[in-house]
Amino acid sequence: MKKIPVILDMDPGADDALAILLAVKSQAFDIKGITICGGNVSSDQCARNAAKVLNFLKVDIPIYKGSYRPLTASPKISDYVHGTDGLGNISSKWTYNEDLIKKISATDFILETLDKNPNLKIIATGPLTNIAKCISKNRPLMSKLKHLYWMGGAYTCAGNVTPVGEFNAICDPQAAKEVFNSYIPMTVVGLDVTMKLMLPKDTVDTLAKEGNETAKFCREILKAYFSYYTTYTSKPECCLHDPLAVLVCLYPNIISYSKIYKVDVSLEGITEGQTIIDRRPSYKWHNKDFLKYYEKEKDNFKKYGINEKMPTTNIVLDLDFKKALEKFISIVFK
Ligand SMILES: [Ca+2]
Repeated sequence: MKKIPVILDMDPGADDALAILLAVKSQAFDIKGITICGGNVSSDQCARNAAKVLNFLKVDIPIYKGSYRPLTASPKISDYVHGTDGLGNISSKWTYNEDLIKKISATDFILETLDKNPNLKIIATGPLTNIAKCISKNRPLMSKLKHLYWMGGAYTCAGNVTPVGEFNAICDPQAAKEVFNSYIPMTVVGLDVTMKLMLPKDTVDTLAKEGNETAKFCREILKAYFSYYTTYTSKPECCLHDPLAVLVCLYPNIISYSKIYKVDVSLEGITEGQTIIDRRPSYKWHNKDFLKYYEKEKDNFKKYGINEKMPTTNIVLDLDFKKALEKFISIVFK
């Protein structure tokens, strides 16, 4: 099977670490590199965490550091979820190959790789700072990106940092806004679905007891993460937020309901980072009569930042969670 050329853009992070394990062990991807943004912890620590996961996997994939700071917001970290080092407070135990962390910047690497690989896809599981910077640097080239998968946002459900804000969106709302408004083709998994894909702690513990090396590794890196979610859901389990972005790229048929929407992001106040989809049923962007009406009322539409472009963001709203979990477990712990 032909491998899918991808870049993983992320902020590892316990669940980013699981996404790396899934992407590498699936053997379905030609992973050109891992680009890092600040998010769960600082970008330096995130880069070291990625290198530690690669060291465990015994694979050499180059890592490129990107933005430490969001475009306009102040940095927010979530060490209370992932551990102070982003990997369960235990990553100092592990060695990593410093040479994997390259000098070239994440944005330069993404643009150079896209230029050479017209079928490139990006799977982003952190704030969208690097992607937004690439769009600012070279919009014509980024518009050729085959597809962007993103874990982020909360479209029809509550947020997890604020009442309406999801972590990756609220970390860099300006970047998310710019990426959604670039009309790059995207598939997005937000909290609507990622909060329902749970990995039971028992599964990892049992496999670890049986001697499964990946399960032993996961038991360590997920320590803080399991404990956070156990408090959150009152069950010994954790959410597979970031791995779901990899899963929908690999197995689009696990998606049972998704819809293409225009998306915008709020930048202020209590709604900062809210990802807003236009669900009005009368807004039929593929309907000629509607487009005629739009043309007539253009000034009013534009006043609210609504343009005539066809929406390109596919929001995943339901999926076969059982199958998704089975795929995750069978690949990661094989
Ligand atoms: Ca992440």
